[in-house]
Amino acid sequence: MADSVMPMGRPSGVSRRGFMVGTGSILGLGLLGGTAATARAAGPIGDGAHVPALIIGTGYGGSVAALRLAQAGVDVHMVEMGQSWDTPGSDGKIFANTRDPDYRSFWLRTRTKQPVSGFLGFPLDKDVPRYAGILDAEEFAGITVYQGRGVGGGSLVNGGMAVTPKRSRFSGVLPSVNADEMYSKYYPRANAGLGVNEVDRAWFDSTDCYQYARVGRKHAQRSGFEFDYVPNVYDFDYMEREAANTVPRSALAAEILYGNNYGKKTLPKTYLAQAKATGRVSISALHRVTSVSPASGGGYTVAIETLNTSGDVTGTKTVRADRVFFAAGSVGTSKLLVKLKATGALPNLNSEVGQGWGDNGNVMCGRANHMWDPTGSLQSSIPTGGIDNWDAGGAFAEVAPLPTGIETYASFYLSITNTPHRAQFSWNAAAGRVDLNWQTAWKQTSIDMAKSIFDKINRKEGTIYRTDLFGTYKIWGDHLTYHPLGGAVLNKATDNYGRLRGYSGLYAIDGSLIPGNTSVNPFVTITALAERNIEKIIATDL
Ligand code: FAE
Repeated sequence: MADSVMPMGRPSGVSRRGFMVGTGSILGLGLLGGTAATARAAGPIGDGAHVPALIIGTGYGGSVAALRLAQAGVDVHMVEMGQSWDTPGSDGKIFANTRDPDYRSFWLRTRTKQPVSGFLGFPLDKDVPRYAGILDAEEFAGITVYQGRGVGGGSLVNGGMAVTPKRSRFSGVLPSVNADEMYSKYYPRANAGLGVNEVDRAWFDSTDCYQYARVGRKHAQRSGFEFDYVPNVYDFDYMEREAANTVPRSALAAEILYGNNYGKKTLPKTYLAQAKATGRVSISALHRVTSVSPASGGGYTVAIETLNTSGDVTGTKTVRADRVFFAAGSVGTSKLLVKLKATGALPNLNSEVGQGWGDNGNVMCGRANHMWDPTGSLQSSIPTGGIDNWDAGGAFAEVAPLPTGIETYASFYLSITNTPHRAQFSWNAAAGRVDLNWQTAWKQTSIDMAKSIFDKINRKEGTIYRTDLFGTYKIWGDHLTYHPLGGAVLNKATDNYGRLRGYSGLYAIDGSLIPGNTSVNPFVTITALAERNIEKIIATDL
């Protein structure tokens, strides 16, 4: 599932490795048009501050924008509702283990909501103290949307699968974008900036921790499917040292869904580390943007709530920004824009705002293998392969781990499917919140596409689906997505570079730009599109 899930605790050591990935200064120095220069003070933004560029959110889009703006000479302030995740808990670790979720694991919940909710008839969820934890299971009427919370956004919790879509499928992903430019310039730039690397094939073929992936490959190939090796941002050299027991374990200790303590190159180790090193970028964590509206003297007034780690609002701040970049993720950006349009703060946003939202066709399932086909008790939490049946059946299935620590004889998959369904966010004035009109039944299309792979494999192998992972006698994990996309779609709610229509100086620069599907895992495309757009914005707007 771009990762996996499973309780049963176990720790390991401490220490943090920094991975600086050099992309060099790609952009020339631009000039910042007449702005105040109060952004550089370290620490949280002050009430009444005036900043040249304010970025809402610190995920992929926000981090790219921050680095490139700073390299172009612009002072940037980033506002992030989650924590900075740089302080160890009482167990000496910054992040909790996937097998043993604790107070750090979920965003403001008193009970966990694990994507895989059961195992062999035992429910897995448990009570936890309410805390500003790392994974948000945000519930809308028809779907639960999982998102990372903290400095680094989704990079903190995701499986690190760094997949560039096949070139032939790109026009179906972003029809208004020049594919030649993306594949010659911006995808390579994004992959370099993210520190993408690949597993050594000989090691993959021999290590215990990828037994499950080799079983997945064998079953795919025996049924005539293409098995693709998938790059990742996890440092595979580090993983090999984990296997050799020369460094503390992270991927091999089932760390993923609630953070990796060691080997993963998250945004705070890549783009954000470089951005901070410019001296022009500061970040306010546990600060949540609630409003953006035109300021009387030009620029925008941004209203912010400060939070404590229990999620209580401890205060408010009002700041001014010459330019505002919405990088709060597909859901966060859409919710803000829909509310601000409906409540009169930004009435000139167009009617495309909130539209075109999709779940990247996510659906999960497990298969029960025969006893002679063990998947291994030691499973790397980092996926390295997928089954491509996109053209024939509409599905790309990631061969995911199920790192329980015991032999399960199970194969586990997160499928990305070519679903046509798109939902819309709307302002619910009575409840004072933004709703999403996703229909639970829409997942059937995705299930049918995933079945184009797994029915065939089950027939060939003489195996069956598991029915214990998502409830009682339930085969499909069809209640969720890890890949929210859309809501401020490129060339519709914005121009072809993410400038929000109706206001100059407002931009969307995250997954909200992508119309619902990327045919593979999305963050490389989100990063590459942000690289493309910010380059244009710096060249022409600043
Ligand atoms: P995102 O990374 O979500 O960042 C948005 C940030 O804005 C967050 O830090 C929010 O806390 C913050 N924010 C939201 N609202 C506000 C507000 N009002 N004020 C201040 N801050 C705010 O956005 N993708 C892959 O390509 N490969 C994978 O293997 C993969 N695995 C995944 C596994 C899991 C469990 C999950 C949840 C996601 C996975 N994804 C994966 C999806 C990927 O992480 C996601 O597409 C990107 O993180 C989206 O990037 P954005 O920049 O759009």
